[in-house]
Amino acid sequence: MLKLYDLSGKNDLRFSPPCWNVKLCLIINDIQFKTIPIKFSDKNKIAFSKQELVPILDYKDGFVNDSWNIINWLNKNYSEKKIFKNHSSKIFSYYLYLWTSRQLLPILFKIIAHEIPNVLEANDIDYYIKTREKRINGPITKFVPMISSSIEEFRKSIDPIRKIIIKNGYIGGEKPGIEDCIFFGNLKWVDVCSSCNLLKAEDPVNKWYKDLLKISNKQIS
Ligand SMILES: N[C@@H](CCC(=O)N[C@@H](CS)C(=O)NCC(=O)O)C(=O)O
Repeated sequence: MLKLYDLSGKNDLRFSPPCWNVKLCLIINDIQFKTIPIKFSDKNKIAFSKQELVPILDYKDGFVNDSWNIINWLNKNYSEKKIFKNHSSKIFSYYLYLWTSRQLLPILFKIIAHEIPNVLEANDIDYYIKTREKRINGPITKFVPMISSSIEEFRKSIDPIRKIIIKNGYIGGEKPGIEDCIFFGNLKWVDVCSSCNLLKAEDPVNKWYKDLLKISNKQIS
């Protein structure tokens, strides 16, 4: 069975956006897998991959890391599932992967950076604070004064996605597709790490998220 190395926090909380994107893809495509929980400071457990980030998918004869590479590997090795419906869907999915990881995640990070230690324990708290404070060149509370404006910025930047969801039901069309998976993990991250109201209750993206949340809860071992 496929094994997915998945970031885990306090009480085994799974909170990593790209890990959730891959898990939802496996679930909606009915591909059996089990997860291997990895703490931030468990680097020795993933040393075999010669890099330090999850998700990593371990298959019988090897492994693949990075959510986009994993999705492509699944598309190739489970070709009957048609994870990318066609070439255009692959190009749009790649756009979503780049846009979410390079543009959306940094906005979301500003909203929740200071709350993430609450979902971590022991050495991971120190690890997170040290590595992130080095990255942002300041304290993890640096962005707190900008939370409301960052939430506004996020709500505005997802307007094209909102329009697609209103028109079709899902980003991938009438049913959840890989495009939905790539967007989902980002909202799940904020949902489990933060107390903020990222989306207005009446936002159609909220209903979309709740639908996918139910699906994502289907199978996690
Ligand atoms: N582009 C990568 C991003 C992977 C990534 O940044 N993973 C984070 C968790 S969300 C991680 O493993 N962090 C470990 C660390 O910071 O030490 C992907 O899509 O898989």
